[in-house]
Amino acid sequence: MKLEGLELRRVSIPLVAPFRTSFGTETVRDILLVRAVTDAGEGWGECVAPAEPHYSSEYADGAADVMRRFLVPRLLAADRLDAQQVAPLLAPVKGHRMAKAALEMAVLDAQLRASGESFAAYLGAARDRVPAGVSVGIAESVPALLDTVAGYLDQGYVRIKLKIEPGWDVAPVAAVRQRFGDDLALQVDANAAYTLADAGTLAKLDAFDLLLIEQPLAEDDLREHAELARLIRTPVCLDESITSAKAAADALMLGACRIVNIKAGRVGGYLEARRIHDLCRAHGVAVWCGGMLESGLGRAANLALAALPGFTLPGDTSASDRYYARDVTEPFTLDDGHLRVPDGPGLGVTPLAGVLDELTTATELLPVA
Ligand code: NPG
Repeated sequence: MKLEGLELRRVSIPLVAPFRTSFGTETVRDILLVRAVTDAGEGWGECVAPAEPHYSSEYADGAADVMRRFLVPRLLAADRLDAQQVAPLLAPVKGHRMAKAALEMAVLDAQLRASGESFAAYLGAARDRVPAGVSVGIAESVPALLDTVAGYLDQGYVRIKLKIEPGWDVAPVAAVRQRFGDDLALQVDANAAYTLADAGTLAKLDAFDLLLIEQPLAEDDLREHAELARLIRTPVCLDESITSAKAAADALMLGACRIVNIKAGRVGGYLEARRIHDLCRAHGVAVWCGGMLESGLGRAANLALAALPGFTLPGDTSASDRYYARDVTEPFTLDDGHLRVPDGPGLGVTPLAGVLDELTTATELLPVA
């Protein structure tokens, strides 16, 4: 395949409700989409970098800049291109994994649409539907949180993840456990909001039989996570810290986590995400698929990834209406607590032309003529 051009497209999609985490509140998702134009057809990628660099160092304008100036020219210079070559070609540019992941996704989509194979089949999916968990933001009050969780359980979600931060941890978790009972699959996500000095507070969560606590400490605190893991019973899961298969191997060897959240964007692409899955599976470590409030394009790819056999815990792969009243693709809907894994060529979904244009705030075609 020859890459002939690359379109950067910004879309802005209002969230159905504000989403508050320990690092900020989102009301609108400002997404950078990329469209690869090749001699074999086109393909779509989604960059998960948020508008601001609070989850990690990456942010959407920065991703667009590094694509425009450093990444896309390297791909355009290649005579022939397939998805496997994207990461090696981009390796001389340090970091910027979310930007690289979006480009690899677009090339892989074009490649698979041309060959008629789905993302799921290509990645090695073992099932055609995956259980849906839901991530619940920090609420105004405990009663408001209980209402929100009740609503999601009524819709059929099979696992609840509560966002926590210092001052919003033991009390909301206790209230949810008490109201919905011991059978509820429940986990928490701190987005790096604590330090080792909070081990005493975090140990209080042991009483609630959580599936896991996600990223309690800072991204680069692997040793401290290992220490914390010895002080609490709840299994530690890492998200922000796992930036590559190597980082995952280091974390497992150090005893920094027992479970891994896999997000293709955070690790530089779906191919690296699959390597982390393979590594964890070989070590008997459970993985699950994280979410970054993706549009239907990124969601389609995440569902394919989440269908791999090592994804033994429900992911943050919720239905489209948990996020958006209007998505750029046909919405993904919940069916008995599950989402269907797309099986058409490539992502198996395409943007709805009219809706995409209405949500678009800027487009740019590279190379500039
Ligand atoms: O369902 O897509 C989803 C959201 C899941 O909580 C979720 N994502 O820290 O994992 C996270 C958080 C996030 C969202 C992080 C957007 C960064 C951006």
